[in-house]
Amino acid sequence: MWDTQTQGFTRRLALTGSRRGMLARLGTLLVGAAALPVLPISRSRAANASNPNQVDATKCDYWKYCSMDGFLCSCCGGSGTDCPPGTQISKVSWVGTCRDGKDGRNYLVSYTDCCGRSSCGACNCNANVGERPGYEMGVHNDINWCIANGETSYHCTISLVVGVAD
Ligand code: ABN
Repeated sequence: MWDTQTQGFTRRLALTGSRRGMLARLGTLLVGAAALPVLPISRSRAANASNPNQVDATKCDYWKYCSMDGFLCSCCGGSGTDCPPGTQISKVSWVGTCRDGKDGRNYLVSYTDCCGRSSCGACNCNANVGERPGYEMGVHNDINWCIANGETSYHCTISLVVGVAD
């Protein structure tokens, strides 16, 4: 029974494809399987969720920080909106849309880096709503915006409400 089935399968295989073709398919399968673990995968949704009702600027779940990626300047000698003394504001920023629980409206919020001092290291905040991985460069925020400044070292990030989004 087993012999007959195996024989039938081998005959069909011999009739439908060449050995070289089969080896090529097997090779493709092996290379594909090996590449899977290194493919970029979006993990942005797994990061800290912002809370539309949170108003404490030193907390990562502050509603305005929904697309934040960086150290909160409010924990680094500055505030939620002002760079700490001795740092300079970056010339470019990242923009996100966050909902303010007070009025239920969506606001355009800019995230701007403070530059010229080494990394603050306190209150790391990776909320990242709407962010995409690095292969979608235009909507990726894991970037040191100080690269546009003379002083390129990154210290912390502030956020400003730019306007109403809806
Ligand atoms: N925009 C904050 C930041 C700075 C350096 C590296 C990654 C993210």
